[in-house]
Amino acid sequence: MNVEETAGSIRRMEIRGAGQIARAAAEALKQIAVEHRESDLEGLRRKLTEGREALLSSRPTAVSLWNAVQWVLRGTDEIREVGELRETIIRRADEFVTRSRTAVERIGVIGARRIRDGDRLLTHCNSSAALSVIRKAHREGKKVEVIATESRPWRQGLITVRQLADEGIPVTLIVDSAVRWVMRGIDAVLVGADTITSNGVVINKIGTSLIALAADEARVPFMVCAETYKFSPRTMFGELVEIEERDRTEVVRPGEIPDEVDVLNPVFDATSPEYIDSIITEIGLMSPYSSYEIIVRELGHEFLFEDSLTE
Ligand code: RUB
Repeated sequence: MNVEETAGSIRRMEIRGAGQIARAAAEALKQIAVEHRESDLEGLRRKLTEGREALLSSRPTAVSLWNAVQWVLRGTDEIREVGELRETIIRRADEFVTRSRTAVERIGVIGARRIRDGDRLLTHCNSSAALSVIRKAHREGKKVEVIATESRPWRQGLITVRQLADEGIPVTLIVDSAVRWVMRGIDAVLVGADTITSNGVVINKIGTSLIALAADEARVPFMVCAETYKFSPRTMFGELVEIEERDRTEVVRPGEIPDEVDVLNPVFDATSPEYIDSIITEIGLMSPYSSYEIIVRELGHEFLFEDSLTE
């Protein structure tokens, strides 16, 4: 896929989930470098800049996309030779994709240690990081059972139940509004993240914050499974996370309600750190209050400072 096709697929949600979006963006930038056969340095730079813009505008909320693009392009302005620029882009993109996949696996290993034999887990939407934990616990021989929310309006919960059922993991689908009703029988909630801010707020699929409230009320641990590239350096410099709003047709069919009735379709919401027991990352299990340190240590504070203030 070229960069325009990738951006289009992300926009239409054919490629979705913060981790997958990030990997697809890195691959698309790599593709630009692979296909650039001319000796024209400026031509390659121009294509990369256009590609960057197309990718970043495809979906606004997941910082994983921004971090992936930064990872591949950072510092490349200094390169003065076309071959070196091509090689750097290809190497960095490969590096990002490998690190991202390894991170999801490591989250599985770390998170599975918190799952006990016989646990009944609840998950929301479709998160590869959260499912990595569930899969790993299952493969270790722990008997786990999963309750998965439908996740209206896109119903990503259907992907989740298919993926779990394929692995022989007992799973039950519920409508989103049944969460509080089932919460009393749940041992732990596992969700993913699109963005984690420097003050520990988790942005994830709409409905996540309600689930966190219900978990808090029932004293059920609420765990977020997220690679370190889901942390947002941009929020450290005061930027707010843009919550994507999508079309009304995702919620109601044309003609189903009067046209003059507005439909609000926010895609993500924000869960405050006080509702989050732990964030499971590839470098360890931590408190949401450690966000700032993660950003500084893992994402490179000085470099990000420059970029975040000039964007
Ligand atoms: C997906 C979603 C997922 C996170 C994390 O939303 O909210 O929980 O992206 O996913 P959408 P992962 O379907 O709108 O992209 O752990 O796979 O990165």
